[in-house]
Amino acid sequence: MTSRFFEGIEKIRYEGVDSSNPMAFRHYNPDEVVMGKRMEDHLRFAVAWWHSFAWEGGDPFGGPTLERPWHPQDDMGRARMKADIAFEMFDILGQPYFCWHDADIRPEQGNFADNLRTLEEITDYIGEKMRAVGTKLLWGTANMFSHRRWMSGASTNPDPDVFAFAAATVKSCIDATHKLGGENYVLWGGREGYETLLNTDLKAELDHMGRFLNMVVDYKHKIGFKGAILVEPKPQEPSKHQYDYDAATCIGFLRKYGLEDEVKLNLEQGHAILAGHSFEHEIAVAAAEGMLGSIDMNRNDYQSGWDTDQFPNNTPEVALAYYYILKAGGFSTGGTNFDAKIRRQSIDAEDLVAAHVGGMDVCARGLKAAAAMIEDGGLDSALANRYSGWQSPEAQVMLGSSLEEVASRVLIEAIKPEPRSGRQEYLENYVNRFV
Ligand code: XLS
Ligand code: NI
Ligand code: NI
Repeated sequence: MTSRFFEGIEKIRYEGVDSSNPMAFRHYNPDEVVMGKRMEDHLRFAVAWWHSFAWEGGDPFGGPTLERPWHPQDDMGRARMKADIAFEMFDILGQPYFCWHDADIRPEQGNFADNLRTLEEITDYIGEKMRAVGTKLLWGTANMFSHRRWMSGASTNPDPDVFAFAAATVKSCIDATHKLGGENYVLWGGREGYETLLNTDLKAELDHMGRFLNMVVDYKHKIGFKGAILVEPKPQEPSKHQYDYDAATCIGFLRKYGLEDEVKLNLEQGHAILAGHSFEHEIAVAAAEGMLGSIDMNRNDYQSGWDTDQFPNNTPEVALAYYYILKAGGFSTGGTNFDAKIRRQSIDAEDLVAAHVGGMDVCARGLKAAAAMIEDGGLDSALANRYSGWQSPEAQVMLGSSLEEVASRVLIEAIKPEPRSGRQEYLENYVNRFV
């Protein structure tokens, strides 16, 4: 039984590539086996509570456009109605997972004790819905960036009272995530950065953030939370200098504070682009360090350059992302979260469902293309060929030698490198055969 909000929208089914039904999957077929695993178990899709149900459609120039029966989100009755609607949509889409911030699911009460009470109340309610519908929690997180108390940072705030408030908030959110059987806990440092060095003690802020994350990890073990702790890199927005700029920056930070074996990364497509990288670059950097955790699959507007959080719709890009995810062994606790919102003119319930249908389908199509490239092995053999010189005993010995020993080899053996083609266009053409 669906409410009036989704009236007339049927459960979305897989109809195959020849279907022209806009409210059907053409590629996402949960039970189809790809490289030995069900598609649903590869992709592990999640709906983001904030963009789909909490966002009201405002932009810097205008207020809400999405008039939902659960707005304004200032009381618990409407918080429960929002949960009812969310689970109806998970069911319509057959979404296996969802994600939340505390602030998306309970109304802001302005003080910690009441925030905690309402968080416990709403997560009990959500837990009942999870059992009834079968949707699971991919990750929970704390919103420590919207309320004015966080304007100068959370764990990096110059005011120790805000650090304390952040600790209490994260503790409450890990507790709630643990209670709901969440598979990961995410920290995105929305205000962990600065606007101007003139008022910022950068070293102290980084030390506080490192200490904070260590407390989080200790607490996770104390309560027996088995999920992964993930940090989500993002450059420049909202603070000018975000400390978690990109994957490489986060990895350096985690190593400095002794967290490299405890924390992994939640990588977002749009954030990669904002940092001047491709998504697959960020995935490959994390995978090379064994720190690939989960992904947020949402694109930016490439012309405006903003983090516009749009649903993915570009198969070639998505295919390369899944190619490197599959090469890294696929997700373990992670998944594909649509940290994406409909446009503010897309005011109908049908728009919200169609956005997810399209996003899921493009990811499924990308996954199939990625698997086909892996099975074909063309990129692997090109790579093996390009690095084949390193298979020779001389090359391997060189890696264990000193600089002078290597230098003398160049003279003795009259080494004279011959440039070889990188074959980029050839390889791009190869990828195009699959996407
Ligand atoms: C914002 C981030 C945010 C995180 C969760 O740009 O992507 O939505 O995923 O706090
Ligand atoms: Ni984002
Ligand atoms: Ni995100």
